[in-house]
Amino acid sequence: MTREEMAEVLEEIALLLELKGENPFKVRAYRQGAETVRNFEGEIVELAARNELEGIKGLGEALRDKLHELASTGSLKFHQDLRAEFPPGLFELFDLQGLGPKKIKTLHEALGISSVERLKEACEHGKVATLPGFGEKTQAKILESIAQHEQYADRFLLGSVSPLVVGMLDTLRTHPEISRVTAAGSFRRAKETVHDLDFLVATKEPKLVCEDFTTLPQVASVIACGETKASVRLKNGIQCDLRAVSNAQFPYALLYFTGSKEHNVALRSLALKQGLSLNEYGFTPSGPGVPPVDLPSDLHEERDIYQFLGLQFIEPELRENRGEIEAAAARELPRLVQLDNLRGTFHSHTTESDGIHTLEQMADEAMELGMQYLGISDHSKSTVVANGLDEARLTRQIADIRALNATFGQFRLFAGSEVDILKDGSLDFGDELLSQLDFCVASVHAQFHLPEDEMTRRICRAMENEHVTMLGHLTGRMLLKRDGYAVNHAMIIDCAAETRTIIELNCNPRRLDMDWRWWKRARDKGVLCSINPDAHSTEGLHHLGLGVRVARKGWLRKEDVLNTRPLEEVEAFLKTPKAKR
Ligand code: DGT
Ligand code: CA
Ligand code: CA
Ligand code: ZN
Repeated sequence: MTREEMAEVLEEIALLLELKGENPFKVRAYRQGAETVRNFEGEIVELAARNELEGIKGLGEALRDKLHELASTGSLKFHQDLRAEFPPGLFELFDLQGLGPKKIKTLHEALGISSVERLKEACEHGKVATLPGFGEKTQAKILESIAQHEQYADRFLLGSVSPLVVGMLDTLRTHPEISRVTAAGSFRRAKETVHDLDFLVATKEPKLVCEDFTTLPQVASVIACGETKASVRLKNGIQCDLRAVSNAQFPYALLYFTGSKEHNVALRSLALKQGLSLNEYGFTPSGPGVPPVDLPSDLHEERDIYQFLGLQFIEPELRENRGEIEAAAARELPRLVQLDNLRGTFHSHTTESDGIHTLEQMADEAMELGMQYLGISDHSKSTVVANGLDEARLTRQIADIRALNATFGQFRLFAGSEVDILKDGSLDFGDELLSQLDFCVASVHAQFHLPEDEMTRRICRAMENEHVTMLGHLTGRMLLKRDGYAVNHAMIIDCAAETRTIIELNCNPRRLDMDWRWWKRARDKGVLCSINPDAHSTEGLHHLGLGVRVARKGWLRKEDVLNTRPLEEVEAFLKTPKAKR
């Protein structure tokens, strides 16, 4: 159980009580409890598990008991019972953008709506528009959110399935009849979202392994279980396929099931030109009229297949048929950046704005992770909801950071700001204050709905400021929740190259922004990347590994990433005037 999961349970209870028409004070207590859990300084989950929550402001006795049950057993009976009072489809409505508890309550009471499907019908028949407080405009908006929801409903975040996959692989590896096991498919290629998971094992006992796979603790239900394959649905709702093959077939099957389909198609046509047909079981001579070819006999790894076809090994992240096969043939594939190349990072928040850990705690965790430096960039004053810092508070924070630095040995905190890019492209702070910072991330946090050319000009204007070191989350997208704002990537990349502004690769699992599809172009124009966690807690710093996978997918090398450089080099870089970097 994580802090966020605990907070979400309380929030859902508040929502359900509200739907039931319970006393508003009770509802508010749960909602405030969720906030308290989120913002508490200290290990609240552990405290709850040990039943040591007494004395914490905002948590009454009833709430403390519930948190204790939740943290120590992983679930809460009160919550489960409450949930059972509602039709399961209702919970889907919570995921729709712009549909708060009040509206859900009205829809439920007036029209008996308790699923997205029924809501869609009602909108299409114009019934929703006639409800008090709704109207035509709201009805159209709801239909829009439903369309978006349908588009997102069958995909999962790479970042949220990763721990699950790691856990399953660990268990499968201990199976006595499994000699090799890997996750293939879009997960292995590090796509930002995945539809389903594909596992591959090498075994002499395929049927037994398939059966055992269906009994893994992560499994909720079995879809199919056969001689060499199985399909299950996991508890989080994702489908998960297993293929069991022989050790000899394993490299071919791994190549095939890693994909992408487009990569496979291109690879197969390359093989055909060499007189071979390639499929998931191996090579075969490609048919009548084709001169005989010696089949590879000593082939154990995927690497050997590429080599046999005259290609460099192609890392899974690159397998999207976007030029990787041609580059592998010319022996021009990049050497991709790795997690252990990182020496530090930028863009993290503290309790001073909307983070949940202090400067000291963030610094400790960064040191624990082996980093030489960490850039602090709390929000600026215009982002009021995130408790953005005004000039006086930022000035004080700069002094705090300088004082803390004097207590560290080799480690360094860099004083920065995630400064808002205002509507016209000017910044939330003046140059005088910005010039005192070690670095500055500029981001858009409001007025998302500008026309594309205006938004592009707005961002470019911010990048022209000599104090803006890097651009934060370029599109503001929230994967599987909302699309990014309209921007012209190509123009922003050109402007970044011209102004020597770094573009951030934001590692938040919902962002992974700038998108991987644009990084090769940026790199080729000489734009530097910074792999930034956008951490709002010490846990957030652990997302760097996810960001590195996406950077690899964008063809980035170690030298393309600022934070692979050691402390002294980064310090010198930040002191150099922007135009000369
Ligand atoms: P996903 O699950 O939609 O996120 O993406 P993938 O790439 O994991 O797709 P999936 O699970 O349907 O299939 C896994 C891999 O199997 C895919 O990347 C390539 C291979 N594959 C599946 N169907 C075909 C096909 O019709 N032709 C070829 N060449 N390969 C296929
Ligand atoms: Ca898949
Ligand atoms: Ca699949
Ligand atoms: Zn931001």
